[in-house]
Amino acid sequence: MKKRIAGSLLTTLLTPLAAHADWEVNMTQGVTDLSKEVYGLHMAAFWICVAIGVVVFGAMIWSIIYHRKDRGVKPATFHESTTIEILWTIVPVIILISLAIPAAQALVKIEDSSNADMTIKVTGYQWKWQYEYPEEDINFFSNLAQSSRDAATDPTIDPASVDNYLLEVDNPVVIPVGKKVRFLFTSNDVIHAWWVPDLAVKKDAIPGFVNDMWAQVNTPGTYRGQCTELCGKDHGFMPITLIAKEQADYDAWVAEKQAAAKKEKEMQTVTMTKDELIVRGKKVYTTNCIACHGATGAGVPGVFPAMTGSPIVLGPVEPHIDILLNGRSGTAMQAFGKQLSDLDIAAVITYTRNSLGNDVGTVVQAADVAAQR
Ligand code: HEC
Ligand SMILES: [Cu+2]
Repeated sequence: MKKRIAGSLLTTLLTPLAAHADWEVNMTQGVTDLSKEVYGLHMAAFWICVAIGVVVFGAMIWSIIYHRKDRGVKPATFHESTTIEILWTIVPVIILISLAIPAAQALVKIEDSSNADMTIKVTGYQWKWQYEYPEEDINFFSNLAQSSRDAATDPTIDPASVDNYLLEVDNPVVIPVGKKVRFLFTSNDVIHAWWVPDLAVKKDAIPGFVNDMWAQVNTPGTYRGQCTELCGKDHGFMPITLIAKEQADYDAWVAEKQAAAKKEKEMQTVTMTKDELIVRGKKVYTTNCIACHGATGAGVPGVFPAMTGSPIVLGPVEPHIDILLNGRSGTAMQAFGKQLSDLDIAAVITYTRNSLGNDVGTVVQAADVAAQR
């Protein structure tokens, strides 16, 4: 009986440990040869530190126990010992050099993005990432997933119930496995940083500069990361989701993206009804505007103006189209001309004019936006 109680007690105590078996305390090994090499360096440095700790604390503890005064031990009285001084100089130098050589070799490999099989240009925006594949003519924005956005703004949703909370996006960046992919990093506004730990890639995205780095992923899978440069209010809301696919699946994805872009282009010339524009505009607004202007259009007083009752939204159409196409320089109101299509701009304008507490009645078509570009 006692044994059984003890047994069940032990199980009860250990269950939480089992449940948290995926707790990672150590650095990740990652999924590229380079990330494994970085991990190896990290572990080598770690074990050297452990060994030094054992030697230093071992000697200290041993001395404290066996050379105490109350054991009658007389302290040595010597000053200066050339042998010891040479030793405590040479030993650390050897340790440092033995760490520096493999570290420098790894650094050279990390920096060498030559002979890449393909290139992806990554641009940071407040607060999303843009991915461009110049060879494939693919270009899209990657925003925080709606499920995470809802959980972050709606107090009735428990973030713990959302899969990959704040680590999921609407359009993941996709790469083929087994290919050397070169990433070029820059930014449209402030400094961001693109970090995917499994790839051992972490690089600043700086306005006016282009940084580069590369990765070759060998196992298909989904790898997640975040912006790691404090870049404003929603810095924690611009995650990275990268999917590595087998070549055939990657090719299918490329074809799908290109077809969608073609279809989108055709849409630019159609005239839509007010209701159609509002439905589309609501989506555009939720993805691109609520971070600053709020889900209800109330904005953030003193920082981001409200859409409800805004003189621009209620006033003539031209300045409204203009602020969306060109932004307001020197403010967080970015130019959406390059980010959104004519149709999306027309839709979001029609939406803000006829929703969020406004009822102007104006309908703006893609052609109106195109005329003002
Ligand atoms: C990163 C924050 C941010 C985002 C995202 C953003 N805006 Fe703005 N917006 C601002 C700021 C700041 C201003 C005020 C600019 C100024 O000082 O003139 C502004 C001004 C405006 C105005 C003029 C309001 C007025 O009364 O002066 C409109 C209209 C507007 N934004 C629409 C949008 C739409 C539509 C989107 C989404 C496509 C959007 N904004 C996304 C920050 C943002
Ligand atoms: Cu950022």
